[in-house]
Amino acid sequence: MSATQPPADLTPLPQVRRLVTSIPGPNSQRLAARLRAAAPKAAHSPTLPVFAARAGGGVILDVDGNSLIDLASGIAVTTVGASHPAVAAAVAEQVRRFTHTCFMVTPYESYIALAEQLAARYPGVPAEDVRAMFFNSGAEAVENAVKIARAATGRQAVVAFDHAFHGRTYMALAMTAKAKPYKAHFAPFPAEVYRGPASYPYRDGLSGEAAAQRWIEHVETQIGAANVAAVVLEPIQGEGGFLTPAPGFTKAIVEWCHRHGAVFVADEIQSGIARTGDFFAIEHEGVTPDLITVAKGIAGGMPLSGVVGRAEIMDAAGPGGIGGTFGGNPAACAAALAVLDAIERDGLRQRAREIGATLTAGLRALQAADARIGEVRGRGAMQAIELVDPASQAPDAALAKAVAGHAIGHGVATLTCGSYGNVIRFLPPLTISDALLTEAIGVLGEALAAV
Ligand code: PLZ
Repeated sequence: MSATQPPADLTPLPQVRRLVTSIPGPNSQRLAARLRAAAPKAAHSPTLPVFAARAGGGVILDVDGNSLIDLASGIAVTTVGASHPAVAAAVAEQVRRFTHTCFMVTPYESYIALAEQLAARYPGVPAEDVRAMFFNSGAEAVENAVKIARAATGRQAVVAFDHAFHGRTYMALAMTAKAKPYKAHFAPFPAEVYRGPASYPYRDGLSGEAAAQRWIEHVETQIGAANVAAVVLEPIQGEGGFLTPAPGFTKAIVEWCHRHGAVFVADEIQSGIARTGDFFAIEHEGVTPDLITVAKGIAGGMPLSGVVGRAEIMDAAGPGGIGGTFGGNPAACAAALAVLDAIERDGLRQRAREIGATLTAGLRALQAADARIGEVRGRGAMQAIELVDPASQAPDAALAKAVAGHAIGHGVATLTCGSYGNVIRFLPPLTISDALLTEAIGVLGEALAAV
């Protein structure tokens, strides 16, 4: 236990924004200096300049006693709230029974129960025809979805989209669009990974059908339909800027996949697990994906990911063909079962829709008074504003950085994103109160006025 880490206080955190030092305070500054000395440059620039002591509900308490409103959820992970009591209890209970056996060595029931629960929620396929397998990180799930799709089709080409983010391991990184900071200096990347144009209605002005037609022509002329093993799409592109495709885009892509025997993979790592108001964001599109990747919100902060999908495709990887030491760790499975239970019991899908309505109304009101907000977009508790030069619509990354920085300095944690770095995204835990949400939007308005 260090000087900045008092013994765990388990009383619920007061749901308030309260600054008792400037941001960052002295304890955070001391930890930042230690971080710079202990870890390499790649780890030196966390989004928040403060270090966490506790988090819960809709707030993060830092090591100087500042209480910040959390509109980030650790990048869409603590969807049911950080240290949700039922999740914490399930993990504590499980680690007293056993911490690990390796599911490939000595299996256990919670893994099976989790696979059953996800099968029951899979859109468009009866539960008995769905299978699920578990891994550790989002990137690992993406890698395995590609392996499964290649095995199932006997084909090689993997098609991702402009603005895509799929992770930082090599295959996932090859599929990720943005050069800096993700890909620069790390080439070469795996072969047979291609990219097609996405739907970005604010910038391309295309209908969903027209954007899909553009993608189809690109794929058919430059890759060849018969070569495509997998098409991997985020139903709402996350790191790329919360790009919400024009209506009909996703449906046309999925139909193309099914006409040509390609596996359609919905990467729901950021958009899934009740975040958008549906359990999976793809449900909104009325299509049936072949595979879905999950991670982040599934286990309330414990590292767990998975690939869920149609049995006939999932079974293409033979016994022992995919796996890993920690995949489906028992504490993570216990946490995930508690998360799914909390989503049902606490009505969190509905809550995500309510948060979406509050955020949209608040952000649209800011937009009405400020032409630098080019677009308010998203679904449910996955909303963003795109900041631009009002005259030219050119992306204004400096403004996004300044507004987010001002908000953090005043006790509201947000994240930026976007291929052009000019988007501020809002991913509150679904347990946040309306009062905190409204207060946070107010701080954002002050930040816009101040910079
Ligand atoms: N697919 C859609 O959003 C992770 C990445 C943050 P991992 N997004 C946050 C960063 O800078 O690395 C993500 C995602 C989508 C895959 C991933 C990868 O998930 O758990 O980070 O590997």
